[in-house]
Amino acid sequence: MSEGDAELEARLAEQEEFEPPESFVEQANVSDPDIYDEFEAEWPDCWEAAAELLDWYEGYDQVLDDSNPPFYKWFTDGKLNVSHNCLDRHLDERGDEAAIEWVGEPVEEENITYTYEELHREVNECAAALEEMGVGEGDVVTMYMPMIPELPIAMLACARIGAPHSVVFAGFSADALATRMNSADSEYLITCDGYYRRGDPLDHLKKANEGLGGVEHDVEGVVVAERLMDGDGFGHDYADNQHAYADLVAEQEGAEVAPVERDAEDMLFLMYTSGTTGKPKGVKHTTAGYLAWATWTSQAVLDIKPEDTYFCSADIGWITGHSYIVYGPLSLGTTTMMYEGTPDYPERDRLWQIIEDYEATQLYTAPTAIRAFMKWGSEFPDRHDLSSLRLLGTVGEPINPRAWKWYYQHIGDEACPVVDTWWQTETGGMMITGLPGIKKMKPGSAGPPLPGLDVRIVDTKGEQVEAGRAGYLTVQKPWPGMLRTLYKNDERFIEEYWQEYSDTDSSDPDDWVYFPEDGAKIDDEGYITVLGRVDDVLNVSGHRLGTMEIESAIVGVEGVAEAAVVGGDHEIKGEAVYAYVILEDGFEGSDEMREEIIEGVEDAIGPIARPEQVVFTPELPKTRSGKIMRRLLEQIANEEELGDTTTLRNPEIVEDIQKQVQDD
Ligand code: 6R9
Repeated sequence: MSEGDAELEARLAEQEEFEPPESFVEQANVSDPDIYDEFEAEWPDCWEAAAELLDWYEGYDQVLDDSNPPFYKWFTDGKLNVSHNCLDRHLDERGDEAAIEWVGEPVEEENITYTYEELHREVNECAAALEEMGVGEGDVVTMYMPMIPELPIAMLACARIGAPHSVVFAGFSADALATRMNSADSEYLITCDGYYRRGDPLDHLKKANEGLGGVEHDVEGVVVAERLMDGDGFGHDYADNQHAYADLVAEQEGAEVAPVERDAEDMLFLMYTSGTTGKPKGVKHTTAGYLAWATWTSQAVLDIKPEDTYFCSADIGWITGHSYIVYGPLSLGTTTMMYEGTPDYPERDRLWQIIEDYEATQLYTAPTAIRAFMKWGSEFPDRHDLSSLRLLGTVGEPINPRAWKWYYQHIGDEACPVVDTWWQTETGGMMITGLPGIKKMKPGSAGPPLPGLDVRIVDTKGEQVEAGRAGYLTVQKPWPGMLRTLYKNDERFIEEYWQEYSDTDSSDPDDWVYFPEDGAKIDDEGYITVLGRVDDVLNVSGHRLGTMEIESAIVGVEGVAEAAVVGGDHEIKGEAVYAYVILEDGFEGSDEMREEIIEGVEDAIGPIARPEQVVFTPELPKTRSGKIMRRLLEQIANEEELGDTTTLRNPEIVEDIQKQVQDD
């Protein structure tokens, strides 16, 4: 590091606030600070601003119908189609411009540019193929695909014909796929033969087939996109209901499928996410509210303009990829990038190479990635010309000020605002983050809520806490992008998100408060620092994992009697899985046993849930009433000073466990 850099770093380390760069403000999509007051004064009509960004077949009657909280309806009786909004309406002006730039894993020289015209054609052919296979309006189509172009194509094709999709992250296990298909009664699956990871082919169809084996109803059709190159296939025969994607689409060459008129409140997709219980929750998003939200936030926060080349490095298998690779950017008619692979293959400059090659204008990534980049060192970004970047964003977990500043300095060259965006699968899109053309930035704080949102930090009684004090994050008024319910489970929807702070007998919307299950604090300027989950959900590399899900996977391993899973601090992942395991008599805490447990978790959920440490113990620390003291286990994982252990039924066990963690 040159002396200049060292000085700069020292200066940045002290600095707690950053003004938005002048060059950015001058051209920002939103730069009038009055928007905050205006939206507050005009709520809920302020959200017409979002609806206006969309093309409607038929206008809506009411912006918000809040007559039956918490089952809110937005843009009632409006009619529109998401695929039309993301494709058809751009054809006249932007038909020849790139819609998707796909950058494949570098196993071959094969990057693909899809212009709007081409993407439109692909989506039409895919929609026709799905219809031919029997998919009708309202049928849930599951997708189990990595970052290949057929994934967004299939999503848009489903949107075109009014079939909700349910995308299952490709890294999830066969069991996870089966659970989700069963829960959604989904009779169709789109998957692929395999894909490449760090240059090696992976057998994805094997996993998909295993998952299909666990589906309890008839599966009408399975479509297999063939990503692997000749010779890399794994030689699976296709069952009678399985078809190669390319064959189905070839039969539909040139087909055109008129987008169906969907009601504003019709379901666009389901996305399963982890909750407190072992069963994943099917978050339901609808057509108008969701698209309006994804589009408006893409424009206001990510500052997307049609001529941009916007790069979000997330996976489409998560909500971030849904809202901010596919729907928001395409709705705005911009060029959205999609990359396959990992940031460190073939080298640790993969992202910087892509940004330079494509002259990307925004980068939206996750703190876990930034921490890894920081660890690898600035020499990797330094090799590349990143001057095309205008804005940086992060999402998924809290970002510590040091990582924020590293990102700001080494990737943004102090010329790009950094938006730290807090939101959830359930919120559909961003909720808390400063508008980058207006608000100063405070590293470590996500910033103020977006205009038109009423976010408060409260104590257990629901009273607002003072500035600087930790409390619980709540959203006091509905917003268009919100989930409408948990699929076929209105009761759990209320229990999970509303019960805590609402008067559930009331039909007055003012008595209903959304609880995202995050802790937070607010400063005297209204900037919110999100402290993390307050439920039994871990955030590993920005991915939500339920401790119960992992525990039940571990208990499913032969020889395991009981398990407790907690999160421990991790330099790159943010949080890592720590598993404390009691074995049945006759089983030994051997390395083989440890391996079996790790495998058990990978099989049940996927490699992302892999325990960092498995600690065998004859007992778990329990309170006198028999509750596992998770807080204590967390402190042990983090090698922290332990709190009071005198209320334990078995205080002597603590030292044993501590020793084991330290020895490993
Ligand atoms: C978009 C997404 C949601 C949970 C959320 C919170 C954490 C997300 C954050 C953040 C602090 C941020 N989270 N963004 N915490 N600062 N900027 O990540 O959705 O996978 O559903 O996770 O992630 O704990 O409740 P999802």
